Amino acid sequence: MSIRFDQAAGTLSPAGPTLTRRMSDLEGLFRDQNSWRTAVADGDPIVYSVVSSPVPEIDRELPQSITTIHPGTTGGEFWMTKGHQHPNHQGEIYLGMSGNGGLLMFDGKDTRWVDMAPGTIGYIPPGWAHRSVNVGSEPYSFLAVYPGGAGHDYSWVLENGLGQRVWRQDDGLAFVDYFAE
Ligand code: PAN
Ligand code: ZN
Repeated sequence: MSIRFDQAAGTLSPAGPTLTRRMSDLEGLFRDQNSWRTAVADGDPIVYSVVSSPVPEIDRELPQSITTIHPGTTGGEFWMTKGHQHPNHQGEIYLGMSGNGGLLMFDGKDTRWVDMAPGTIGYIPPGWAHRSVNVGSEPYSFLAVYPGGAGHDYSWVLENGLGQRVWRQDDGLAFVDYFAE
């Protein structure tokens, strides 16, 4: 089968489920909770959206999705996805499509960061929790291809963090320990 992505409209055809994550959906994830609360009260902006292919999320299938993270910071921390662990440890492939972002990975001990630009393939090995971050001034979009039976565990990140956080510093970025005050 063939699936067409319309970059301007941000849609897949044929399409599966579409997901919109607003600031209020990212409770407990930004370090500066006061800034997060202010942003929720002040219009609750869309932080990212995910359009999925119609491939089912079941064992042996390979569903795809395209995530677009809007540019922005909350309390100095770049806008990002919630991040998750796949409970059934399996690998995943990302392909940068537009904008500048990064792929943050954490296995419970070590942290890895991959700069993502159009054409970059980011590989997530089995057992590494992952989050995407927009570090640019344009929307950052990437394609993800993942095993349909891998599952998505969001509580893992709330409990274990992701090793590091990514902050805007001058014109660049800085990393700080996830649970640092
Ligand atoms: C991606 C992510 C997508 C949104 O398709 O699900 O970027 O991030 P969150 O799921 O953390 O909100 C992926 O890694 N799928 O496995
Ligand atoms: Zn994943």
